[in-house]
Amino acid sequence: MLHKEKLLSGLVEAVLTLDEKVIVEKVREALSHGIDPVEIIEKGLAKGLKVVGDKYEAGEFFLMHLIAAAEPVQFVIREFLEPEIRKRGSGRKPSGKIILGTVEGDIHDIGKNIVGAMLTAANFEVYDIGKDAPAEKFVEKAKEVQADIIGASALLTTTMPGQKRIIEILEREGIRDRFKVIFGGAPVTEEWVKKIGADGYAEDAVEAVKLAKKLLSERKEE
Ligand code: B1M
Repeated sequence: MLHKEKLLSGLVEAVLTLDEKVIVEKVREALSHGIDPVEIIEKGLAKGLKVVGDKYEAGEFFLMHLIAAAEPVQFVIREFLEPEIRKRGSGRKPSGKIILGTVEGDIHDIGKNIVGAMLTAANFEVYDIGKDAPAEKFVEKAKEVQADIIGASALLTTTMPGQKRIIEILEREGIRDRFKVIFGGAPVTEEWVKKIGADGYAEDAVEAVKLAKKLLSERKEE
């Protein structure tokens, strides 16, 4: 049996080939060796995308490379990994409702989709309002379905203020205490989330699930 670390670093390298066939093959190989699909994403594919982003920043890669890497990664997550992750939650009663989206002006949704799949697997009822979603849409949907939590992802420093706008709308409408609010995304930090008055920050999808569970139980005690 191949060593786990080798399989995971093989996935990072596969993303850098920008070749869907290679990426599919490596994902299948990792799955057949019993590697957890979440690890395949976090320690393989997402890590590979991070390297692609670093190369873009360094001027070695261009926008076409970002697109060429993102498309096959989205494909393998959607076709092979999300179904595995979602299976884990089947059959149990939903524990809480969460609105999930990527903020206005931002079309990055790979991370948001992973967070959504993990929350679904943890028996949350996820209302995914998509990418490039105005702050008003988060609040409207939360009111409509009487959500417990609002979660927003932002991948660009220029779109992070979209998270702040969600809090501002809730405060303006006098309904801030009706929902727990959590934020994430590569440029988002604990400090930012505290500063804008949200209830929590999660660095990755595993942490997002832990945080959502914790906030849900706090909410039930309130
Ligand atoms: Co763009 N991009 N991109 N991009 N892109 C970044 C984000 C960038 C950091 C690359 C770089 O320069 N190093 C940079 C942003 C710089 C900045 O503002 N700080 C950047 C840029 C500049 C741009 C464009 C402006 C490029 C251009 O057009 N010239 C453009 C903007 C488009 C727009 O949104 N308006 C753009 C476009 C794109 C693509 C469309 C080509 C593509 C996205 C495809 C898609 O998502 N459907 C893309 C990609 C793929 C990336 C990188 C390479 C990878 C992002 C990704 O999917 N990572 C990225 C580099 C990087 O992040 N370092 C980059 C994998 C994913 C699993 O991680 O999304 O961080 P992430 O999600 C994680 C955690 O953050 C967390 O959990 C997830 C799972 O672990 N998390 C949450 C996420 N949301 C959460 C919510 C939570 C909790 C946790 O609670 C609600």
